[in-house]
Amino acid sequence: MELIKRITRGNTRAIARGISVIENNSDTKEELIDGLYPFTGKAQIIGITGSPGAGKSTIVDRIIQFERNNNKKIAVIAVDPSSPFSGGAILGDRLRMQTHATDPGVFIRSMASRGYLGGISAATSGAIKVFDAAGFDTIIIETIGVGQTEVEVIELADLIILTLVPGMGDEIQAMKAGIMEIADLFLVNKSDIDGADRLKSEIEYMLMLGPENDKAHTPQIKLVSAKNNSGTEELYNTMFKQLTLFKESGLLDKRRKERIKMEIEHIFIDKLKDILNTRLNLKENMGIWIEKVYNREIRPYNFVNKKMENLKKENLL
Ligand SMILES: Nc1nc2c(ncn2[C@@H]2O[C@H](COP(=O)(O)OP(=O)(O)OP(=O)(O)O)[C@@H](O)[C@H]2O)c(=O)[nH]1
Ligand SMILES: [Mg+2]
Repeated sequence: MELIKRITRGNTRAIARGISVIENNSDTKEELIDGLYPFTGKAQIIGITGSPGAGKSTIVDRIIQFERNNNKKIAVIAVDPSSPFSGGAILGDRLRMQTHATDPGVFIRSMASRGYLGGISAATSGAIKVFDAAGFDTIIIETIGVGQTEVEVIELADLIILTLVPGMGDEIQAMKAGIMEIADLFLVNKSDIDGADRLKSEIEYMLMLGPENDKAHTPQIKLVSAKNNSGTEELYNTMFKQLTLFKESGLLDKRRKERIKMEIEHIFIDKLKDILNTRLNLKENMGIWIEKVYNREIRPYNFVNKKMENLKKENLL
């Protein structure tokens, strides 16, 4: 596949084309991903999450600058929640990161969080492989940390950063359910406004109260003002120190293997669904089955087991 070669050479148009193949779930998707696979595994993947307007993109912009100063290639995948509240997010991000627009060492890509056949996390995972194979040293995923699918997206990262802002105490409560537990680095942004120290204490308190820490490390808390560029260099250094630590302790491998497990399971389930759809005409028949189960004419387990047996008898499974 010519496209694979061009991607591994870092060709910008080929990279964009590759991501489109993944987004559109084109026929060539599997060939592309498998073809790129041997070239992946080198990039460091950083996930940054937090409420709308917490300053994620401003921070990413700072990180890009530090990376470029160190001659690193960096890609950003901004997962756009397509909600009416952040409808301007993509445009805002583009404007903010415009300083890097002509730099071939920086690639910024927005992805909608809805409308992908295999789901947004599969699409993001594919895009990560494209950037990785293309030789990007660092890949950042920016996403608003709400909902299960978004947690799945952020779990594609080697290091997870949660951005919080003073004066949003309730926010912590809301976040607690999913992301608090998996964050490696708590970033208190907008520390130029009041309450940053208090927020830091609240996070510390929460971490203390939390379930016995089964993480292989203690989460870090950093105070930053992305806008004023204060604390950002320390944040940048901390991120990579943590990643090195994860590598040395085996945590990184553990996480990556966990992701491979999820990926293999997903592929199996998608393929099995396809088989069921075609062999049983699932879509067309479902309405009839629902009626029968609803009217107590058939029982759910008994019905499904019989169907499965038929498929096996006919060697269709
Ligand atoms: N006071 C202050 N404002 C900041 C800081 N960092 C970012 N902002 C402002 O906060 C607003 C939102 O910043 P973004 O970087 O777009 O936030 P975001 O989290 O990417 O927003 P979404 O992508 O829409 O969720 C902008 O007006 C920034 O200028 C900071 O450290 N201090
Ligand atoms: Mg943003």
